[in-house]
Amino acid sequence: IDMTVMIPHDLCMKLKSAKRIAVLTGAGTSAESGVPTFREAQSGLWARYDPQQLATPEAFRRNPGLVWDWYSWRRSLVAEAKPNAGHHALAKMEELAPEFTLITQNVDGLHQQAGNQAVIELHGNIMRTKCSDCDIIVEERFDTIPGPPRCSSCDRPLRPDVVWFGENLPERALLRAYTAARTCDVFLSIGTSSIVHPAASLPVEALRKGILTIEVNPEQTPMTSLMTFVLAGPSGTVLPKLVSATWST
Ligand code: BJW
Ligand code: ZN
Repeated sequence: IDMTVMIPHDLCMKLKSAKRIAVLTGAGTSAESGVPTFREAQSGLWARYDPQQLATPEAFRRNPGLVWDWYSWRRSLVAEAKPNAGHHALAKMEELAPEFTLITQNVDGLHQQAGNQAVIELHGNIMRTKCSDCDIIVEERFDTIPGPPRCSSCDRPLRPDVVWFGENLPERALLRAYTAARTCDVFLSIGTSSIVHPAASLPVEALRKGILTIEVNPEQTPMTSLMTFVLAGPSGTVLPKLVSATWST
C-alpha cells in the first residue's frame, strides 16, 4: 500500500494565509505515541473494556476500586508516552500561525508536552485527580495506590479529573472551543472518530459558518464527506508534511 498522502497546493495557500487556525484533536493523534484509542476494532480500549462499566459516574459509584485501578493503568501508559511527530508539527504550527487554538479531547497532556501553549482540554486530564464530591483538585500523584484514596477535606473517594459519559464538559473550555470553531479561518479535525458530542459538533459549527475544514484521519468518519479537504493518513506523517509544505516555501 502506498501510504503517501498528497498535500494539495491550494490547501497550503489557504492555510498559510489564514489569520486564525483552530484545531480539534482526538485519540488518533496520540496513537503513534502508543496511547490506545477508544473505538478502533482491534486496538481500541472499548474493544476490550465496556465504557458503561468504567467511564460513567454510575460505574464509579458502583465500583470505585475497579474504575480507579483501570485509570491507574491508563495513567501508567500515558506517563511513559512521548509526543510524536504529529504533536511536534502542531507545536510548530502554533509558532507559525498568527492566531492558533488547539482544542483537544485527549486527556494525556501530550500537546502541552510538545510545546503548545493555547490548549483547551475538553475532557480533562488523566494526570489530575479531583474529589468526587467537593471537586477539589488534588495535586498529589497516586501512581501506584490501589483503590481510590479519600479526599482530605470531605473523606469522599477521589477520582481522575476526566469527563465521563453523561457529565458536562468544563463550561469555560467548551465556550472557548465554540468561539474558536466559529471565528477561525481554517478548522482542522485530527484523529477523532467525530461521534462523541459535544466535541463532534465543533466542525459542524465551523462548516455552518462557511469556514474551510480539513480532516486528518486514515479512516473515514461521519464528517469526512462534509470536509473541504481530507488528508487520509496518520497524523504523525501527514502533519509534518503539511507544516513544511505550507510554511517552508
Ligand atoms: C488516527 C490515527 C493516526 C487512528 N492518525 N488518526 C448528542 C447525540 C448523541 C449523544 C449525545 C449527544 N450529546 C451528548 C451525548 C452523550 C454522549 C455522547 O456523545 N455519546 C456518543 C457516544 C453518542 N456525550 C456525553 O455524555 C458528553 N457529555 C455531555 O454531552 O454532557 C451533557 C449531557 C449530560 C447528560 C445527558 C446528556 C448530555 C461527555 C462525553 C465524555 C467523553 N469521555 C471520553 C472518556 C474520557 C476519559 C477517559 O479517557 O477515559 O472521552 S469517551 C472517549 O471518546 C474519550 C475521547 O475523548 C472521546 C472521543 O474519542 P476520539 O478521540 O474521537 O477517539 P476514537 O477512538 O473514537 O477515534 C480515534 C480516531 O483516530 C479514529 O477515527 C481513527 O481512525 C483515528 N486514528 N490512528 C490519525 N495515527
Ligand atoms: Zn472532597
